[in-house]
Amino acid sequence: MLTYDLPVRLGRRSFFHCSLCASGAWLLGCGPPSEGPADGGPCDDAFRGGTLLGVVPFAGEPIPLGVRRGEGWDGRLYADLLRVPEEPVQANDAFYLRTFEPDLLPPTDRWSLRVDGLVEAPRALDLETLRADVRPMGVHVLECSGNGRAGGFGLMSAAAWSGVPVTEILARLDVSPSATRVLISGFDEHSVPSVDGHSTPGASWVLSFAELEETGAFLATEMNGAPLPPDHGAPLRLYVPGWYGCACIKWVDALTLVGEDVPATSQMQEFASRTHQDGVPALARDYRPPRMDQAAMPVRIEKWEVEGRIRYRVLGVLWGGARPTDALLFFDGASDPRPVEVCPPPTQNATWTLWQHAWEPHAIGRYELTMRVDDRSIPTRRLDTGYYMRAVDIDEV
Ligand SMILES: Nc1nc2c(c(=O)[nH]1)N[C@H]1C(S)=C(S)[C@@H](COP(=O)(O)O)O[C@H]1N2
Ligand SMILES: [Mo]
Repeated sequence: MLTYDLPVRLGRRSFFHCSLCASGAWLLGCGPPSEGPADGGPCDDAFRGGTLLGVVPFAGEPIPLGVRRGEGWDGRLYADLLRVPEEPVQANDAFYLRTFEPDLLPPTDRWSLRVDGLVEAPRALDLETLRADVRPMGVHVLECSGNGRAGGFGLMSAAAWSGVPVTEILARLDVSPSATRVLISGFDEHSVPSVDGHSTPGASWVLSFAELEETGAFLATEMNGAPLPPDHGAPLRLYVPGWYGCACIKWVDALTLVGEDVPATSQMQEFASRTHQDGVPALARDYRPPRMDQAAMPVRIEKWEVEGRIRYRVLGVLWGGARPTDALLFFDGASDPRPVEVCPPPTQNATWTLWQHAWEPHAIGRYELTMRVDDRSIPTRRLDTGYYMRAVDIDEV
């Protein structure tokens, strides 16, 4: 992990102040001028002895971050990724939200999980039985497949989850030999319909037994060591490591064992284009796993003065993909793409990895910043379309 900290005197409070200013114009004089990092690792060298002057806001990202907006299905909280370098795991109330707790949700203290379909005998599993097997499932980054620039790419966050692997739950059930997949359904009724059709009723996803095994999908009961918050799907949510958020069904109330001919659910169909399917698959088996490809973007651009020169420090995240990589290039649209510093190189890709780059824009003006993965064997569908481009206006070089 990148161990660089914001200079001490730019503490939590002043940084919060910074993030507010950052939505406006230049942020200067944010906290007292500070010295460069005293004990930085190899990543810090370019800024050693320098002074942090401020944070350059990203242009064209209008939605206020870190606050609840809207209601029900259309309820959103766009996470503020500006502080990810210091806080790579989001607190439960800072983690993004896409859909708030349904106002029609039944009481969760008497929750049970219905098991039906291709099983010898349908039954209901109570929460207490499941809780006995709950254990830490690690830190993972989750991204909404509809994450985008207008929302500051804030439909993305990381947390430490606890829960029970779905394969383990199924292993205890009398599943019929004809079952090959499981349809995982969650409560999804709100009294207020989604205003502009952003969400359609019905939250469920079908995973094959092989996909459950490969991804380590689990039913989560805890987030960052606390009981799952109501908005994040309490008392039970599906979490599929490496897949987009749309598959991570909240308020899970049923597991239905199904066979090869089961249709793709309305939720799967709604998210077909956002998860890069060819058309809208009719059958669950024709639906490609909604995996997050390898992606990367800047999350904070700092303006520094180092030995009388203005320099920019770009801090960013790298996430998704099937295996860790540090073959990452930064491209400002004007100079040649440059490798970024990932120190130390990532050993996992369950959660995001931090990187930094000492950027010297060649002139004043607007820059469109994009990232590239310098390894053709790594799929980067979304990244390569320019999806994660972030723009900045540089007014001093
Ligand atoms: N029941 C239910 N589960 C759901 C949804 C929903 O609308 N209803 N939205 C999905 C989508 S699109 C995303 S991105 C994630 C968001 O999870 P979060 O709000 O905990 O961040 O939940 C998924 N699970
Ligand atoms: Mo989503």
